[in-house]
Amino acid sequence: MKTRRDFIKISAMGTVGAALSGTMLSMARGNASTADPNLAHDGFARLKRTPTYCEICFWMCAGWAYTDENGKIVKITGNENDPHCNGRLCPRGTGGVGMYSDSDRLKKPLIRVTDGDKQTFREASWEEALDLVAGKMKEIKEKYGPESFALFNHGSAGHHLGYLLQAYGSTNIVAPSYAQCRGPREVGFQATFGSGVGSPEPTDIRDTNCLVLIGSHLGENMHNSQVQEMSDAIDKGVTIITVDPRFSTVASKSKFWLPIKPATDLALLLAWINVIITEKLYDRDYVEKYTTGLDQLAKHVENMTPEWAYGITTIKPDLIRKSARAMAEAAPSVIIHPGRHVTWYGDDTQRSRAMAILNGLLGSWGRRGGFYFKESKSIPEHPHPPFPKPAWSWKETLNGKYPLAGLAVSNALIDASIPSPENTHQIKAWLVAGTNLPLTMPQKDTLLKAMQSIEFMAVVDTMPMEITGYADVILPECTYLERYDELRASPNREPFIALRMPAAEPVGDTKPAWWISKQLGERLGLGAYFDYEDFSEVIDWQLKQVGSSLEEMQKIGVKKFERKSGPLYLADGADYTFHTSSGKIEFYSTELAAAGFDPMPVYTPHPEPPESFYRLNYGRAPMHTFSRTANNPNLHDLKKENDVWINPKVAKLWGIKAGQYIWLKNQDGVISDFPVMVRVTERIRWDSVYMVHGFGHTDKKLSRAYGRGASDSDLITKVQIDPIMGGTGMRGNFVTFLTEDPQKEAKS
Ligand SMILES: Nc1nc2c(c(=O)[nH]1)N[C@H]1C(S)=C(S)[C@@H](COP(=O)(O)OP(=O)(O)OC[C@H]3O[C@@H](n4cnc5c(=O)[nH]c(N)nc54)[C@H](O)[C@@H]3O)O[C@H]1N2
Ligand SMILES: Nc1nc2c(c(=O)[nH]1)N[C@H]1C(S)=C(S)[C@@H](COP(=O)(O)OP(=O)(O)OC[C@H]3O[C@@H](n4cnc5c(=O)[nH]c(N)nc54)[C@H](O)[C@@H]3O)O[C@H]1N2
Ligand code: SF4
Ligand SMILES: [Mo]
Repeated sequence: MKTRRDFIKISAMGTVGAALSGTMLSMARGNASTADPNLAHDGFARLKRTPTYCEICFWMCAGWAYTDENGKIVKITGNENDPHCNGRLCPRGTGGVGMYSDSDRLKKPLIRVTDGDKQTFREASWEEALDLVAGKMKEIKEKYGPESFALFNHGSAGHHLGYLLQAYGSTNIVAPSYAQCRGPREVGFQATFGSGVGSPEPTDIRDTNCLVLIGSHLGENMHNSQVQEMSDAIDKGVTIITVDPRFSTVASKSKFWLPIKPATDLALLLAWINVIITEKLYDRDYVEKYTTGLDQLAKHVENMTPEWAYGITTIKPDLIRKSARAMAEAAPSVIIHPGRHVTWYGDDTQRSRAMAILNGLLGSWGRRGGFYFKESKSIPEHPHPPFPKPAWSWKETLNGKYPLAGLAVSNALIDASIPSPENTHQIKAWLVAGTNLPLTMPQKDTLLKAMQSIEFMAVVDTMPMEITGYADVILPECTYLERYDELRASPNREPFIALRMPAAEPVGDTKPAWWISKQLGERLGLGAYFDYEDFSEVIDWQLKQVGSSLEEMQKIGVKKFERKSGPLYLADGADYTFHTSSGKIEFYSTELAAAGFDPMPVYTPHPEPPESFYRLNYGRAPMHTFSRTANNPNLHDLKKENDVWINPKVAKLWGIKAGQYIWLKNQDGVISDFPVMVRVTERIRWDSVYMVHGFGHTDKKLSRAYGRGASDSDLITKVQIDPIMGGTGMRGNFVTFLTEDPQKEAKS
């Protein structure tokens, strides 16, 4: 039997630590006594440690980067005092060193040049590249107003460039983590509890008795402390209920696995609600005190019996009843996990609402083993002049659609970049930082059209990713291990802050985003917003406001503060006002009703695969993050390419063998750029195929990742847009198989 650590694969040393060379290990046994707490720590003589937090994904685990006597970073470990990681990084975080050491990194600013009909990039000095970007920003501002300059971002660089953009006069700042990721659940939970979910999710997995995962593939989705808590809960015998058309890693640890027909989850959720209400399994005291709309809900689900859902979901009525009872038995120590990447079928806000309602019925919100009340440390803003008020914002680009969108909608800003009579507000130029849009956005044609329509595009990235190929100017950022960034102050059970500071000199001619923003700001006459020489001054000032200092944080990396917002859980019978219009948990949503949407979730069928086509299903691999790690030398070693999972029945029908390379072609005739290896497995239903997202890189400068595996994004040409918040449902695409090299067909 596999051990727990085997399954989770989050360890103190991890892959890179374990791969340290013999010399390094003998060094480790050397002299360990010194007065400086950041020297010779962890038994590694002559290694100096520097606090950081990880940027390989957005869990942002705090850790220590270790440098050798030559100032080179050799390993990263977790910070013991950080609740995001408890001293243990996931394989990706440990492999973060590879992001620093990758020989393919961008090292010089690059400017696009046209020579006849040939376009190339030439190296430029920072002076020249920054002058060019600032000049264009001035020009766009004069011609069209600052609002027509948009920032597409994800991660730390975006904070600095977002600050610059606001000083410049634009709030058209957007990240794919909303409309391609967790937007729908934020809106669905907000409408129900008056509070979104946020990151990290306040799921009290540590103390839960029942964890319900609907498509959420924790263990492959490697969000660190969440996975650690789940692994501990498994040891304690927690009941896990996994709903997934694929036998995921966590399905193998589950008491109930419900191999649902894809796209039908809402029917299952409504049937569960039906069982819990008709069998009176809900938390009566909680429901009476804190919720409204039970009667309407009961009436709404009256006919949505397990027998009704069976016809839709293929899950047997008995299994639906048994799993509902298991949840109720554990309640209120039960979590219907909200999931994270939830833009699936276009009715995603409503599916999230059904999950929120189920949590409300079982009384798990604000309860031990359910959802705790999170708290974060508020960090005062470094003083700066007020931002100018923009004449319009991303809201106007929605043209009255998606009324409940709480953040900018990337796909709407992309549409607003393509001239059309419908566009009352036109985007004319982009700054892109930390998002590889060609592998992130569905509907690549629309993205390409937008990138061809805009007048200017500058990209701030660390790697020659696909997005850089479309830039007019490429500004190479140094990695998170070589720079200061904002203090991390994400919510948790208790408020914590974490420091990131440079552990090594930036490789090549790379610079941090704070410096790039300041340089551009000064060229734009916005110097007053950047009243410091080095970003460390801002951090030190902020730390002093909260009773710490840069000096202290350099030694400890992470600092804990007292909770101020009240208890972690609702005390028995305590009064509590939820931030909904009724002040209660709303089973019947007044907000949705007022905006003209179904106040309670309604199941609607979604398109089925045409004959000889299979639903394209995708997800995560534990050792990779999206497209950003495919070229990372350490992580590439662990998994070089993705494969396509095909059910044995289907493989037999097609005469396809395990290990064979095939091409995928979608319903719109789009063929994968590269062939992908077949994995024949019972773990996927016959009506679907599965692949890990983030492979199939087309940029040849990515020497390891180029041409390895296939990109799911290219095959996602169709989206179902969530009418409530604008998210792009991406799981309604279907593929068929090509066993011969389709080169000609692909080119024509
Ligand atoms: N087909 C498909 N599309 C998806 C998903 C999917 O599963 N399938 N998942 C969706 C989800 S959930 C999300 S959250 C998004 C994620 O989407 P993105 O965040 O766009 O993900 P990546 O493709 O990893 O792109 C990250 C980019 O940031 C760069 N980068 C990394 N570190 C730094 C840094 O420190 N500074 C700078 N300046 N750049 C850096 C990388 O080199 C890369 O170009 O994708 C969404 N899109
Ligand atoms: N290792 C690693 N971990 C990550 C990331 C990463 O890149 N790498 N990214 C992080 C980010 S930003 C996000 S948003 C999360 C995403 O992680 P999650 O929110 O957990 O994942 P999803 O992509 O929504 O779901 C993937 C699972 O949904 C199943 N699925 C597909 N269709 C259906 C369906 O119709 N019904 C049901 N019930 N299940 C279905 C798939 O089989 C797969 O197991 O992961 C985070 N963690
Ligand atoms: S979960 Fe892994 S990749 Fe994400 S921040 Fe933590 S260590 Fe880094
Ligand atoms: Mo995400």
